Amino acid sequence: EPLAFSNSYKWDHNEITYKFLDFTRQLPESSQRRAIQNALNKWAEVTPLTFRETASSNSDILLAYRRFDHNDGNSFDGRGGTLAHAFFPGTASISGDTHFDEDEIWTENTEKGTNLEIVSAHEFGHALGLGHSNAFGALMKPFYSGYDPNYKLGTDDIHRIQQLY
Ligand code: TQI
Ligand code: CA
Ligand code: ZN
Ligand code: ZN
Repeated sequence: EPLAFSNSYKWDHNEITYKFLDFTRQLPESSQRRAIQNALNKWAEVTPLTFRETASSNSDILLAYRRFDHNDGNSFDGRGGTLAHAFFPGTASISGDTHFDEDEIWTENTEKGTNLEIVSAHEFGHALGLGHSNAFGALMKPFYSGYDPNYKLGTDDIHRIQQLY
């Protein structure tokens, strides 16, 4: 399944499950759980979707830190460049899975490094079925504008996700 734009893929259920396959040693586990929950909440607030952490490898969204080639056809590239990627919804086992480049400096509450929550919120847009948008203020814009403690979904993100769910 390609990491390519599509607006025809969506989950056929509203209770989306996720599982942490691993954690980075760069941040406390509690920070990572909080970042992921906050990022998922952005989407839950504007859709009928709910998100539940499970222990099952059949979870819709498997979260993992990986580096360089990790056997999904989309290699990471060391520090900088690609920060993370996510697979669109579907029936393949990799659908929805979201990977973070372990070679980035993952941070919380600071301008330094790469903010885990904001990148996660963007990746979950993909994992729920959204491609990129050039609309002003869109979280799904194709470039990272840095740390913003008050980041939020743009009206275009909200409109597009509500068309799907
Ligand atoms: N990762 C790209 C991204 O998520 C990977 C990618 C490119 C992709 N095209 C895709 C994933 C289509 C799914 C579907 O956009 S990234 C940003 C942003 C990245 C980029 O590391 O370049 C953010 C990760 F948009 F800001 F540039 C997070 Cl927020
Ligand atoms: Ca990288
Ligand atoms: Zn990957
Ligand atoms: Zn993207």
